[in-house]
Amino acid sequence: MTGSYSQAYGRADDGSPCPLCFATTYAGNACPTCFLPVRVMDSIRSRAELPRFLGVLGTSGAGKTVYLGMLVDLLARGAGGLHGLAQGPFTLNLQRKLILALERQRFPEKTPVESDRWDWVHCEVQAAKGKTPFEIVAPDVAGEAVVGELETQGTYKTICALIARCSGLVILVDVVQVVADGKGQELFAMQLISYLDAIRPRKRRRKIDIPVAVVFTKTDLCDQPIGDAEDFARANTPSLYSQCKTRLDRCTFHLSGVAGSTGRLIDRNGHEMLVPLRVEPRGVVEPLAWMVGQFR
Ligand SMILES: Nc1nc2c(ncn2[C@@H]2O[C@H](COP(=O)(O)OP(=O)(O)OP(=O)(O)O)[C@@H](O)[C@H]2O)c(=O)[nH]1
Ligand SMILES: [Mg+2]
Repeated sequence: MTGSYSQAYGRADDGSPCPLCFATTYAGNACPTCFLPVRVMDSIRSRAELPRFLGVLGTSGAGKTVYLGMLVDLLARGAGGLHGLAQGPFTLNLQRKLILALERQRFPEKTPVESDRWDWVHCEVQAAKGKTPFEIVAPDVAGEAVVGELETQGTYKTICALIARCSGLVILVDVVQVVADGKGQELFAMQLISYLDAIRPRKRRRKIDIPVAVVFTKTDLCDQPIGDAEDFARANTPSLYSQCKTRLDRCTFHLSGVAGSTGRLIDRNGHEMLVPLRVEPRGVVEPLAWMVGQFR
């Protein structure tokens, strides 16, 4: 859908539909159905263009906060042929949290499970000079909420609405767990694709047509460098790879990492903690750059 919010839905006051789930909303309140925060609704309604919602989903600890925070930071600086302009001061929260943490050689705190505490980002993204910019909106959700929603549909309404509505999906898969031969990451990604398949209306026998980027995170922690993301997926997550090929119309695989080197700290209680010693992002903007080319 193109055009502005007011062109599409009328004036943005009591009774206007929610930009994410289309339920009726009331001025000054979060959406009563999907809990889209007022600040995000207001930001969307203030813009001339309707945004594209982006799902950045993964299990708890897969690297969503680090990935999304770094994506906003790189877009703000201009990277990978994309330039982003934050809409609404709330967009800077996530970027600030990540950058402040990295400056202290720490990773950010885990995301609380309560949806009203999630950070959202709203960016205008310019792909190339002369091209019409587009807007993306994405929440930094908690992994437990994603897993909970996949287990029981409707438990986490924001996640449900996001998957039903998003124009593109980034599935984060923790490469460390994959290399350690755990099947959890692969099964999660497969369950997410099955959920997407079940929730999105489409013609019979057609493949899911939204672009899906499978991103292996934390590749900086791998002892052996990984050459090609698709070869890695085929060899290490074969069931996920074949599900992507059979059920998704447009899918790519990427390798990402944010730290150039990491160290291990033991705190006073004896807990081991991974800390980033150098920041060297790679493969963060590429999935979005690919997706931009896919948006119809
Ligand atoms: N070396 C390295 N470690 C990473 C990277 N991204 C994340 N990590 C590690 O993974 C942990 C979890 O990352 P988060 O981004 O907080 O994970 P999340 O998916 O947001 O997790 P929840 O908030 O619990 O859903 C971090 O504390 C780091 O230890 C990366 O690019 N490189
Ligand atoms: Mg998080």
